[in-house]
Amino acid sequence: MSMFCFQCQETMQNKGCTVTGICGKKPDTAIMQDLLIYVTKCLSEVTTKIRANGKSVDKNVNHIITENLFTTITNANFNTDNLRSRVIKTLDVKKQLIDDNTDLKLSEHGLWDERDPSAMDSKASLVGVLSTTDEDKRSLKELITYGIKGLSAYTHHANVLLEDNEDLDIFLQEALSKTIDESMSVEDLISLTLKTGEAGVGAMALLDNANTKYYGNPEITKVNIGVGNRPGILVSGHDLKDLEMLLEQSEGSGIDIYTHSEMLPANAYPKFKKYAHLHGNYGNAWWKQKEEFESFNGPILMTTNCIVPPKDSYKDRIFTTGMVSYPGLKHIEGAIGEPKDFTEIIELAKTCQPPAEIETGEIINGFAHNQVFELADSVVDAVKSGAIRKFIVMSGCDGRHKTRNYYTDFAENLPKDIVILTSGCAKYRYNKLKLGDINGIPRVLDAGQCNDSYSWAIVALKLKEIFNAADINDLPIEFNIAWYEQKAVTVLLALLFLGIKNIHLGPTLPAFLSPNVVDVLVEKFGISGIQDVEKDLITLG
Ligand code: SF4
Ligand code: SF3
Repeated sequence: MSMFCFQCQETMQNKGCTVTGICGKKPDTAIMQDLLIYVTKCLSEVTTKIRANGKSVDKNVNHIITENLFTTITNANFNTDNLRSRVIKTLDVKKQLIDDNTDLKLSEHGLWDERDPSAMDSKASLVGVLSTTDEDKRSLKELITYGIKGLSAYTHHANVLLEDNEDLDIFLQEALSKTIDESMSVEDLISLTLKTGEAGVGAMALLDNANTKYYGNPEITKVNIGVGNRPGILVSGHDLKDLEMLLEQSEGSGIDIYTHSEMLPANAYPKFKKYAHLHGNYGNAWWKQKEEFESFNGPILMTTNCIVPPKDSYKDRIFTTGMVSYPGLKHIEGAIGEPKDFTEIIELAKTCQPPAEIETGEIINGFAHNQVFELADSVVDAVKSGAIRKFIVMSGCDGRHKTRNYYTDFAENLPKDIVILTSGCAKYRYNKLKLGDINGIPRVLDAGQCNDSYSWAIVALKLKEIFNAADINDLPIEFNIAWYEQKAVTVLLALLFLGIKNIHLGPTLPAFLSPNVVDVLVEKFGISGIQDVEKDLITLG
């Protein structure tokens, strides 16, 4: 059994994982993910052709497609059996649609259907990334597919809040079906890449609307990073609905709820601030979880990526839900619109020791677009007076490589008249440094999760309007984005769609970008990798 995966920044030697994943993904899991992506593309061909015939497609089918894509994101699903049953469910849905629409003219992909496990395994080994032999087409198809994975994740979070945007589903299914259409040229795929960025903006907007509609607009909040003396439950990942249900069910039960990694921004939403037992944030970015989950002492709930293969010391108190799955771990069920029952986690927490303290103090959070707009006057004054010379957007992901110390050093050494705008778990590289403020405006403004990069896009558009700039690139805003998994690819494509030029992307350029595709990105958008801190600070001016 062999595998090939190069979808994340930590891929082996920045080329591809071929023996096993650096993330811990095993070959059988990797190829089952390949098959799941393939059958999801096949289903997308069917749905796209049904719509072309003027018929509609049920919302549940849209959800199956986004969920399948989401579950293949790095560090979400390590469970081959779970992936296999998703493949079968997808084939079942496709078969039903074909039976109901006998006039469809389908390709061999649209028609493919095998349930025998060995036939599935053989097919799985034929439909991976390397099945596209042309290097540039492969690169663009993967860039589009990864962009759609992130888009699907963001869409799914909105869907669980019962918000849908069918246009996004239509786009992403059409785009997926085009990635298995051999007639697509390199030029067609380049144009589809940019459209994926446009849809990425749409998905982030959909989720922003859903989050703020249900939980209010994030507001400036000091988040406690110390611990209390009651047992706790640690909630990681991005899904706010899961956190809401857990907060509701655990209220008054004598335990505290703590956020971890990408759940930190939840502390800034008015709806969540009402829960007195939401104690604060414990720990740092996803890759430190092995130590932090151990010292937390209580149960952990993983609502999305990034889960890393758990240590035995806490295996019996880590739970998955939603699109996360790991062999042997307990999974809390609950489909879109259904309540989830967290009783088992809450009861377990009551028997656990309180978390061990690993830090004390507070971090400031809650600078999403609405809060920033409320501060617009002081921000604009500070820019006009020269007190703020520049903003630098440092959104994205964190990761475990030492090279990421770059981001800490870069933040620490930035001239004092530059403000960092951040979102995503990349922030943990500098959000606890004492970087001070400019006229009361903190030098690190944290908008929230990676999807809240949307806030920086609309803040940039607002500044363009305020300063009457002809071009968004004329503003004193630079972009130095850190990527790891595929949601950051969506964010990157969204920024490109918005016309942002000269983005620095690090710590390495994606392995899935072929030299020719890199050339296109350099020529059209001026994208470049990072160098060392000193050189990049000189370039920054
Ligand atoms: Fe390797 Fe990343 Fe793929 Fe995991 S997700 S197998 S680390 S490229
Ligand atoms: Fe982090 Fe996994 Fe990407 Fe939402 S939690 S940003 S890496």
